Amino acid sequence: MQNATIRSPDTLRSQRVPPGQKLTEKFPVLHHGSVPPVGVSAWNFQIEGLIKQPRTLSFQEFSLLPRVRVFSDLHCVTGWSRLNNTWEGVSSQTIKDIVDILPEARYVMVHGAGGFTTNLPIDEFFAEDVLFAFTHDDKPITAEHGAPVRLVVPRLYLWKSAKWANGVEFMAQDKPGFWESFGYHMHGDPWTEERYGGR
Ligand SMILES: Nc1nc2c(c(=O)[nH]1)N[C@H]1C(S)=C(S)[C@@H](COP(=O)(O)O)O[C@H]1N2
Ligand SMILES: [Mo]
Repeated sequence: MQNATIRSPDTLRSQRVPPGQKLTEKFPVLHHGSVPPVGVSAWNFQIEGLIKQPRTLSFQEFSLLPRVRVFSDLHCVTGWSRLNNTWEGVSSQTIKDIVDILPEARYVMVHGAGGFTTNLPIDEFFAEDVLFAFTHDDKPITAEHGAPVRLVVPRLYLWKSAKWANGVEFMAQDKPGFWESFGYHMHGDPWTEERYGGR
């Protein structure tokens, strides 16, 4: 049986395209550096930082976690938006069942292969439409879009959706991730155009 699909709330807006964005039917590929190889045997997922006991999950363990389906729009800071995406994968909320997060934790740094990082407030990381996705529109995510697993954070600009995701780190204070350290906004709300600079 397929899971009921969680609708990202922004897909219920009467105007679904944020200010300064244009619609595309395509799914452009954007990232820094080269596409890492998709080997799942050496893949693991590390949960670290402000938790009682760090945990590392193998690909097998991670892929056996319960799955959710999410319907979302995507908004890239470079100006394109793509509507009606369906994702399937592990809800960010499942992490709460795997580790004990300390009360001081207020931010999350998501890690991706090759040293990529992106920072999020903890409440936004645990929003019900945030997931570590294996599939996009019912097909396995391609290598250039982040296989085997990519984070999807539908309510923030797409740079927060780390491709080749391989871990999360809980932090007391906010810290810039990769693009944020080059001047991208610390938060990245597309509806208020938090594109570059600022917190
Ligand atoms: N690991 C990793 N993830 C990343 C990036 C990156 O450089 N490395 N770039 C981000 C940026 S800036 C964008 S716009 C989106 C693009 O996702 P797409 O290639 O699937 O469209 O990936 C995000 N995730
Ligand atoms: Mo981007």
